[in-house]
Amino acid sequence: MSYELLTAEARRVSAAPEALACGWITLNRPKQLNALNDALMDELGAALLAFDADDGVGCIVITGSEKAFAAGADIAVMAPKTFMDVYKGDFITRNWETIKRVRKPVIAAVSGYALGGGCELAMMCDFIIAADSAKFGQPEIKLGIIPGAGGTQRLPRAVGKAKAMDLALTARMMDAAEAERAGLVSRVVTADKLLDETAAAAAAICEFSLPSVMAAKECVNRAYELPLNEGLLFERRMFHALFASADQKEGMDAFLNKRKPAFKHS
Ligand code: DAK
Repeated sequence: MSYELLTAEARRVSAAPEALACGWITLNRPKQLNALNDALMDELGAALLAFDADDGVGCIVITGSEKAFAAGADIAVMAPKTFMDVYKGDFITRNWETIKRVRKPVIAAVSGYALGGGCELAMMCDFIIAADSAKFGQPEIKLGIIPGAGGTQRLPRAVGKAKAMDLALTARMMDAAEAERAGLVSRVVTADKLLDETAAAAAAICEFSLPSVMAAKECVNRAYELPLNEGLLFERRMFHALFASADQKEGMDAFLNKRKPAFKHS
C-alpha cells in the first residue's frame, strides 16, 4: 500500500532467522508538525491494520520527526466546526480508535512535541520510548476545548491525578525526564539514539513467540479494565492456554538444553 502522509515498511530489526519483522510507521506531515487530520488518521489506521494482519510482522512502531511526534489534531480543520458538525459527524472518533483493535504490540518512539492528540496517540500505544527532546502536553485548554481522545482518562492512569490535572489545566509541557519519573514513558534516550533504541526493543519483541507476546499485551490491558481477581483469573487462563502452543515446548526445551529458542510463532 502507498501512503501520502506517512511511510510504512516492514523492517527486519533482528538478525535471528525466525524473528518477525517490525511494522515501522513514520508520520510525515512535516510542515504542520505532524498535526493529525482525517486523511492522516485514515492512513495510520490502514497501516496499523495491514501490519496487524501480516503474519510476518511481530510488532509495530509509530514515530514522527525529530521536531514532532505529532503536535495534536489539526487546529485549522477544527476551527470552523460547529457543535452540530462535531456531534452529528462523531468528529474524528471513527479513525482515532483503530489502534485499539491492534493485537500486536505498538511502540511509540517520541522525539519533540507530543501534544494534545499527539500525546493521546502516544498513550494509545503500548509503551513510549522518548528522546530527551520529547515534550508531552495536553494544551487543548488554550484553544477553549479539552482533550478529546483520552487525555483526561489515560493521562491520570499513567501519571496520577496531580500531574494530569496540572497538564490539562495549565497547558504546561512535561519534558522527557519528568515523563519518565511520572511513569508516562518507559525509557528516555538521547535524541540520536531514539530510533536505534526503539528498533532494539522491537527486535526483542519480534524474536519472541508472537502468541505469547499477544497474550501478554492482552493481559496487561485487562489490568485497566477488570477488578484484580477477574484480571488474575484472565491471566491464569491465558497462561494455561499458552501450554497449547508449540513455542512453549520450544522455549522451555531451549532453556533446558542451553540453546537459543527457534520460535515458530505457533
Ligand atoms: N494543527 C495545525 N497546525 C499546526 C498544529 C496543529 N495542532 N501544530 C502546529 N501546526 C503548524 C503551525 O500552524 C505552523 O504552520 P505555518 O504557520 O508554518 O503554516 C507549523 O505547524 C509550525 O508550527 P509553529 O510555527 O507554531 O512552530 P513552533 O516551533 O513555534 O511551535 C508548537 C511548535 C508545537 C509549540 C506549536 O506549533 C503549537 O503550540 N501547536 C499547537 C499545539 C496544540 O495546541 N495541540 C493541541 C491541538 S487540539 C479527538 C481526538 C483528538 C483531539 C480531539 C478530539 N476525538 C477522537 C474526538 C485532539 C485535539 C487536539 O490535539
